[in-house]
Amino acid sequence: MVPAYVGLGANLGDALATLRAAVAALQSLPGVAAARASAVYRTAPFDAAGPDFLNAVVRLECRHTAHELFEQLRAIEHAHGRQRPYRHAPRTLDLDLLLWGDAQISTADLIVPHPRMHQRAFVLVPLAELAPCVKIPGQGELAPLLATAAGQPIERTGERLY
Ligand code: PH2
Ligand code: MG
Ligand code: MG
Repeated sequence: MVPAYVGLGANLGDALATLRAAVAALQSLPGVAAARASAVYRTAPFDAAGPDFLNAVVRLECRHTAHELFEQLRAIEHAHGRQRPYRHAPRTLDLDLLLWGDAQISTADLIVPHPRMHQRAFVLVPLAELAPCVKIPGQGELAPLLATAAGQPIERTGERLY
């Protein structure tokens, strides 16, 4: 079993309902044994235009490969109407594979750790809630990364994903 962390984001439609449905879908994936979700955060678009996002992070215990999980994430995005008209376009659902154990993966379609996660408060803050001591392979511990990202607007909404 490999611990995997998935970043969830949405800024189109009923974002909270979509994130809740996505967590339910992740929990019921074959090969996923357990899932734990962070709180829900409202965040300003980072390096993107459009409305504020809701973001969260989920920890999964996975029995299959990183690529298999990546394909399943894309299928869940697609099932929730995800379209990709241009880079960083507003989206109904974004599911990013952030971490796969302590692996570093670099293939044409999948890079893990997610190449920009260490710069983004909307990933680091919910990740720190679930795994304060985790290290991002190639980047190190969360605390200095969180300090660097401290100016990025992010607030807990008070809602839960389950
Ligand atoms: N996702 C992006 C780009 N910018 N900003 C916020 N606040 N939340 C996101 O999920 C997000 C973003 C690309 O995937
Ligand atoms: Mg993303
Ligand atoms: Mg994505």
